Amino acid sequence: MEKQDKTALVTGITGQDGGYLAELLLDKNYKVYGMHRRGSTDGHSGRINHLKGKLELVCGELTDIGSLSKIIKQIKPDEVYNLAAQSHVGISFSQKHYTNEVNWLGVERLIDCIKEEAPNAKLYQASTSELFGEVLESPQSEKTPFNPVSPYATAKLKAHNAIKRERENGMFCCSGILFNHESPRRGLEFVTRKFTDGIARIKLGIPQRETGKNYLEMGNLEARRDWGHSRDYVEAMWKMLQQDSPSDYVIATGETHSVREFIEAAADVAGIKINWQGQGVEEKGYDQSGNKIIAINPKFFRPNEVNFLIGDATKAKRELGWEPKVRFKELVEEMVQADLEKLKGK
Ligand code: NAP
Ligand code: G4F
Repeated sequence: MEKQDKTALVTGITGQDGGYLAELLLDKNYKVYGMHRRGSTDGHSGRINHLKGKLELVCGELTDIGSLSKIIKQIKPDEVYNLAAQSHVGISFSQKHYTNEVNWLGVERLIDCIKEEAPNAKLYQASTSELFGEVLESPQSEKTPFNPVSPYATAKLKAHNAIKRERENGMFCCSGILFNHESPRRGLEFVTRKFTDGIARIKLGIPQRETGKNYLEMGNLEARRDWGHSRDYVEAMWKMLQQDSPSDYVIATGETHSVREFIEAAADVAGIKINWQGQGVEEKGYDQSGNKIIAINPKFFRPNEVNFLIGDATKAKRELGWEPKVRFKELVEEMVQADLEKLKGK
């Protein structure tokens, strides 16, 4: 077998980004180890089934320093991509201690293990546009002050600062301040995929996944996000670790859309025009035949909301030569078509 050039460890291999990043690294002839955690259900996330035999899976936990230490000692990676996290902002409000354990202290554990067992390894940390929170300027760049409003973001900010601290102490480590990125592999509990799955069900006459109802329940429709494609964003992660010196980078499309705009665009791909009626929590969305397809459920509102995000990725373009390839319309189209295909025949 051809000798592999470099060894990479990807934590969070079973997540959305993990699979896309593994594909990219395998294409570049890396030996790829993916860290997953033990689950009670059979096998691993469907997201990496197609990579069986190509990557090596190792079992570990960000909350367990023993497992991290053993893995890094065994693999001696050249590059570590820390994608593992409790990544749901809404859930972080009810699980703030756990979120802190994983999203902040997990990173501190990983740093310690790398320093001890593979001190020359480069580290990528999955930072986030959630750090900007209640935004203090727009668009948001690497120079924009952080103003986090969720337990998820406060934990990620502590991790972000740990990376900065270690970089100043000589470690090669970067934080990618990634804005929202989606794909047909996005978790079903995030707003884009929840809706593309939901509208595909409505189109095909299949009850909704969690409620069994024939309409979707959504939260705040006015929040705005800068949505890109996960496949484009993992390329930026890799590019950060190939630079001569480490730095932090904003990765974004520079376009912002509301949740309502995403919903309308996705429904449109499925051939459904939404007629909105009512206000606030009483607002409903109807299809062309007058069927209710969307209702508001306040349980999806967050105690604190990030209302507006739009990123300025000028530095990434200049230093990494990175630009997003997939734009909003194409992203929505790909996600809806993929969910229609998946659900046909169910
Ligand atoms: P995701 O789909 O939710 O995947 C998260 C991964 O982390 C899963 O593989 C999960 O394993 C693993 N994980 C969770 N807790 C863990 C623990 N305690 N120990 C070990 N592994 C654990 O997230 P994603 O969308 O791929 O995002 C990747 C990273 O980027 C995350 O850190 C996220 O916070 C950050 N981020 C994402 C976005 C975005 O828009 N997608 C934007 C900015 C930053 P299981 O499969 O076992 O649950
Ligand atoms: O899809 P979301 O849950 O993503 P959110 O909160 O922006 O977080 C994602 O992006 C971050 C980067 O900025 C990542 F760091 C993080 O890991 C994650 O990947 O919610 C987007 C917006 C929010 O304003 C939310 O209130 O959609 C609104 N929303 C409206 N209805 C909903 C719903 N969100 C969810 N999850 N479910 C709803 O029914």
